[in-house]
Amino acid sequence: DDERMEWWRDAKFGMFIHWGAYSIIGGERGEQIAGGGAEWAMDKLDYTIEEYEKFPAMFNPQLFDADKWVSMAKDAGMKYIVLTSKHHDGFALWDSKVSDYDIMDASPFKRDIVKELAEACRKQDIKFGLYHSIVDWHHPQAQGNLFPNYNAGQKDQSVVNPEFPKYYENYLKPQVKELLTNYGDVDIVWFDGDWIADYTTEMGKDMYSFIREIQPNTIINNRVDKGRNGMEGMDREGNFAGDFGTPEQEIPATGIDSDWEACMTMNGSWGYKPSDENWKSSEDLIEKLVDIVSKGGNFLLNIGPDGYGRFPAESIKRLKEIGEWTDANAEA
Ligand code: JFZ
Repeated sequence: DDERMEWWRDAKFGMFIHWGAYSIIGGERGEQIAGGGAEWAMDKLDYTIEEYEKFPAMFNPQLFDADKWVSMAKDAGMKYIVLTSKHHDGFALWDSKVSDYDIMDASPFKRDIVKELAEACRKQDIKFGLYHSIVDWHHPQAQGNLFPNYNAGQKDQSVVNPEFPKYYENYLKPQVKELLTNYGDVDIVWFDGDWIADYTTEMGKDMYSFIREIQPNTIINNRVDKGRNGMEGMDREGNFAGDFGTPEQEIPATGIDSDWEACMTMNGSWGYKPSDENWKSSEDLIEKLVDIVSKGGNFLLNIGPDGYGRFPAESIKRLKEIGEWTDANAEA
């Protein structure tokens, strides 16, 4: 639907925000450092559900300032923000009535982060989207053969939990409905975790039309469908599920027919990870932006705020430098 996609195609540049209880952990457990993305701390650092629950219980980001975050995105030339409403760890950053594993009931913070960011975006004329994980390591009905306790030592993602359809109907969908009902326009829903064996194409189709019914103009990424990582399936007949493809940490070749958005990190992690000092330079990030836009894509550049609610200094520096460049070079 061209009309629905119009603002998104014009936008070109957005901010991804990976933030949650894992932002306290920073990818470290004693001497152990998680490889890759620190938002996977629960899995990679072998926390049981019970052990991990202490992090939401500590999550109290007193320096969180939604207006400031949105200004930093805007000053960098970004036109939209996509926040992790729930990552794989299952912890909800909004006031969920479906679950107690949320910012109001499981943490001392007791401020609805989704609400504050949605309102700040609206105020500053920035589009607002949510990343939402299908995978849920905290919910017993969503944990493959790990039921009833997530235990990283026994992971096998090919084993299906027979209860998963109940999680899908009674938890995943109702939570998505809350997000699409209580926060005004949600301009993008960015699903992830479609790879697990439990999730089916039928669920993907159902989820897509479910969202369409609540908010007809929401733009939904391809990972709402099963097995649509990266650009997979974008050429699939009757491209029902996704409005855009999501190549990750790479820029695809030219000549792609469908809409796409490359998402990238500034270092090697989506979630806050102070041990990762492998920062891309501002020049490199600007080059990537130019390359992506010239090939007809959008660029979703990630920030991993810390457990207090601050953007890392290295990220702020890059946002500023990118902003100086976009000020000098962009038409609008
Ligand atoms: C997922 C998450 O597991 C990760 O933590 C982060 O949120 C990222 C944005 O998305 O990881 C993926 C998803 C898709 C691919 C690779 C990693 N893919 O398409 O190759």
